[in-house]
Amino acid sequence: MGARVRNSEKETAAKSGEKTAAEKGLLGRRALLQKALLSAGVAAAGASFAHADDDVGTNAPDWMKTPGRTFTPYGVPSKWQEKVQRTIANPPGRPGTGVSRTPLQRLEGTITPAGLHFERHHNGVPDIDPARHELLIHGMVKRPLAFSLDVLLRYPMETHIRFVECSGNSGGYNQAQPPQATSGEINGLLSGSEWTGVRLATLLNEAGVAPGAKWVIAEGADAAAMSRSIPLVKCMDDAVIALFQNGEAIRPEQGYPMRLLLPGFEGNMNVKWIRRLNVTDSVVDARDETSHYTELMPGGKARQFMFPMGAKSLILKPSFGMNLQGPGWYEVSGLAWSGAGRIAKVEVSKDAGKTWELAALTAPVLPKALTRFRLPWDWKGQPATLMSRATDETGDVQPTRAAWVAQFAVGQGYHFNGVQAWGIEADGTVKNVYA
Ligand SMILES: Nc1nc2c(c(=O)[nH]1)N[C@H]1C(S)=C(S)[C@@H](COP(=O)(O)O)O[C@H]1N2
Ligand SMILES: [Mo]
Repeated sequence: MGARVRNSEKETAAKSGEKTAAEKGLLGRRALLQKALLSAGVAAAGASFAHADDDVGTNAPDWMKTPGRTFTPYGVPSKWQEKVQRTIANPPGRPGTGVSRTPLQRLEGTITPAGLHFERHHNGVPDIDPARHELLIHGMVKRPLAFSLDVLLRYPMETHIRFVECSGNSGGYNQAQPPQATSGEINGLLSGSEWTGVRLATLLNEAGVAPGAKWVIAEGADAAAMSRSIPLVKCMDDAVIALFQNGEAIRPEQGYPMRLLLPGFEGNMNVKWIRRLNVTDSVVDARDETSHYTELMPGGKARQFMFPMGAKSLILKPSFGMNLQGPGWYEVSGLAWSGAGRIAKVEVSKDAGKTWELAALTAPVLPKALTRFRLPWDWKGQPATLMSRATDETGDVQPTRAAWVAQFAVGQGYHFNGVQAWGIEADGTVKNVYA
């Protein structure tokens, strides 16, 4: 069934004359699956065996006749997956600035492989010698402290699955015409990881925050010295100095050897390569909270300090570039998340928002983490408009695109969380539409 929507893989396979993963599937599993589908009164997609009997006798594929290759110290993805890559966008002549986006539509589950985590750098990825890096906590504290990586590794660690989303993510939706691009190219400034590190409150308590302190100015050790004002309450709540990402040392692109992780807050505030936390009683009005990351309102005023990311969802399967292969069963699936907590529900509409159905949420549903939703769909071959709408546990509902756009000055693109729509044409083509 899944093979139908995994069209990109089919395309690659068609070009190379190879079979897709499902076509190579094990006989037993396929037969079982087919039986299950048929007994449920469902016509199985791609039900004929293309190669399952190859395993028998002299017809066996080469990889069953010779020993496989040897071990590798650090594994890499299958060569058949080489198209699953981040898409890079940076200005000419400035290789260190810009973004690379996660190919969301080519991934499953909720954890982004570290090598595909989106990147946003303001002045490149610094090559930091961990032995020479320290995190300084100073300002309105009883005793300033410096923490080396070795010292931090001796503190109690916590592990949390959290998303990071750039507040500029999906900014293309403020355009008059819907961008015809893949979901990752539009929405891929979003990734989810398992982060492990030291609770920031532990370190601040050790330094002893002075009465009257309200803000913490976080600064990175990159050539942008990126700085942001963070509310002290957030630093004392669920903020973490992250040292590990999906079980291994945090990648250079994500802040090696340490980054500030502020669960649910806009990506920019999650200062990478963190070197300094200056405890103060006022904001610093850093470049990245004045010239950037503010929102222009219809009256011409700018709104500053929009910290949490709103409730949001995306349909990834099907989505642009993954055209349907004829009528039959598909799984509509995608991701939902909220900076305020857990996702309470995701509704899916197949008729441009006239009617909505509850999608199933794949466990675990964690706070400030990506949540996978799924809904089966028997597509009869008629044009359709697919939409998804997330509601979080605080009751925050994803607004329509029109309602979102109406809040701001024309062209304001930060914190887009409007409902997105895919138009399915009778021939199965998937287009980005405003509905
Ligand atoms: N020191 C530093 N921290 C930084 C940045 C940066 O350029 N320098 N970029 C910020 C922005 S705008 C975002 S969206 C996130 C991106 O995190 P990622 O590159 O790990 O995905 O990091 C933030 N932290
Ligand atoms: Mo960002």
